[in-house]
Amino acid sequence: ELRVRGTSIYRPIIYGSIATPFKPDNRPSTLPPDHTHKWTVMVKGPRDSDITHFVKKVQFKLHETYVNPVRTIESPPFQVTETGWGEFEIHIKIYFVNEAAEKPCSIFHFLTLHPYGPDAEEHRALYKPVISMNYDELSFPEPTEAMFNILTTK
Ligand code: SLL
Repeated sequence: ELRVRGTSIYRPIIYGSIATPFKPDNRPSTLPPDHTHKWTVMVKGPRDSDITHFVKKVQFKLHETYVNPVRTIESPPFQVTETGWGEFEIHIKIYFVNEAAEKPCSIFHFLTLHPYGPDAEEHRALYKPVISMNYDELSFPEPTEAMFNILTTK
């Protein structure tokens, strides 16, 4: 396919997790007793902007202690919500629209459940969510003409 030489296009992306501990009085009784947190891992555009013109799907590979650890999300919101007891690394793969003719982009995100640092005790006592969000830039060096058009007209 035709590529636009000497040009790179960058698009911002937000990814990460938010984890909330169950308070003793609002634990769903149907959960396994060792599940201490509810969490969401996500990929999105800045200020929740639409990314579907260039992102086709997002795959989240969870720890193998989860049932069906590979979760593929084909439409927004590109996120997975689960409950559990432990922290682990989530392998996120962002797949681009066919016009891009690009391999998926791989990101490793560590799911954090527990607060740390000087305010950790207070944070924990208040059952506050632990947020671990990152900003990154996807780069499309020498994009296909089709992808160039998609990225520059949206
Ligand atoms: C640890 N290395 O040992 C980590 C692994 C895995 C967490 C943490 C599973 C929940 C379920 C779950 O929370 N796994 O489906 O039962 O800390």
